[in-house]
Amino acid sequence: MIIDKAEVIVTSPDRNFVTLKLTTDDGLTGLGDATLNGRELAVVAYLTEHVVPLLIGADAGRIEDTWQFLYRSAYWRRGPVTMAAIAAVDMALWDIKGKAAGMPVYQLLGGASRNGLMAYGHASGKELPELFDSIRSHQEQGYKAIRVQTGVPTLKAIYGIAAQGAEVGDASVRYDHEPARRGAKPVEEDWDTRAYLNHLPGVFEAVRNEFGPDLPLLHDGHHRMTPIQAARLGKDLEPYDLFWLEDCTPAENQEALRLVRQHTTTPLAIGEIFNTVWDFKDIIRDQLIDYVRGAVTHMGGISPLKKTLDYAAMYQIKSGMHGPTDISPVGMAAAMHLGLSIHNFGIQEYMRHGAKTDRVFEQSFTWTDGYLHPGDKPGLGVELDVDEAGTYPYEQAYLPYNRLLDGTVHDW
Ligand code: CS2
Ligand code: MG
Repeated sequence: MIIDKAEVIVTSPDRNFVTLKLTTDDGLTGLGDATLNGRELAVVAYLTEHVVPLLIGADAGRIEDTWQFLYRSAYWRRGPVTMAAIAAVDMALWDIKGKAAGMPVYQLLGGASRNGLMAYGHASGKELPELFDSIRSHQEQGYKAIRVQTGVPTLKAIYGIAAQGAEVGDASVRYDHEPARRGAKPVEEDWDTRAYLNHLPGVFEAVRNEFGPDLPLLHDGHHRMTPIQAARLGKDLEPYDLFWLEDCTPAENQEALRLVRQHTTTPLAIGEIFNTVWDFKDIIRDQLIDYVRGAVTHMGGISPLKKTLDYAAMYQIKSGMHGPTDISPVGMAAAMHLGLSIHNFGIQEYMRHGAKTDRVFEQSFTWTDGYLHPGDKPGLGVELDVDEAGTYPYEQAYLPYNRLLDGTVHDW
């Protein structure tokens, strides 16, 4: 099992995806997701210029050794570009190993710990009636847990709010919380934390009154609050029994969560933009969070995220792996295999990809009555149609950004 060929495939069916495809001398192929939303081509260059030449001739069976080699030999460790590139190699090697063994990757990771993965979807609405419709439509699609994002009176555009009537996968408009819009410049949005903090508890009260006490509800703060603001929000939301409050404070300051934690029993989730166990180390050890939001694609692959989650398990902290549409079907499959096998699975984020994406990536996962399963094909269970991929060339797309009312740039 010698790596013979390594190709970096960029395609933009509904949005941009970067995929690494490895082929061995005995004809096995493996896929890895290297998509870094809004900075995709930096990872393409990292892979093409610096990783692919090192892989040719290497033993495809040595997953851990290859990971350590790529991580340590670079000397300049960590960071989203490096870790997305290494993640793609790690995933592709697990895919190959599964195919060589004739087993789905979750079997190689220890076998299934459950029958399926409970997943949450994204409901949103500028006003309550639209939000309620969106929650109902998610329930009709089978979702048993729902993230709630809403408009704030006085603010024009907000992260996480669907463009009404937009189709899933339509990247020319904002749908659900789809943030990357194609174009040469990021779109500017507005933000006012005070208006948000005053508005949000009433929204959750209305949702609880409408949908009852049992539906698991989540909310994403997208790193926009200071610690004391987040503490206030966590307290104010306690009566509505959230499954989690996500990314309440900026990702760089893990210490902030200590203050939030001291004030509220609302469960906390963080980590979609973390890229190594080092970002999680202290907040896991000090039990400042309840869910690890790391993505296989951005944490360096299945191997290091499994280690991080095993460490989290020692503190009764569970997984809540990132799963927006900017994680490709390959990255999603990797998350499902990992989630199925670990004991401390919590919940999986699941947004549906668009129809074009599903044509480029042939997938074997199932979505049944609110539960995901990666399927039983050998490897990750995803194949890439290279010809179809070639019909969707890369298009520049940026995430939006925020300015406060006085014009100051703010976390979006
Ligand atoms: C979001 C992300 O899914 C989430 O929780 O915060 O979708 C995030 O906005 C995107 O991944 C950015 O690319
Ligand atoms: Mg998030």
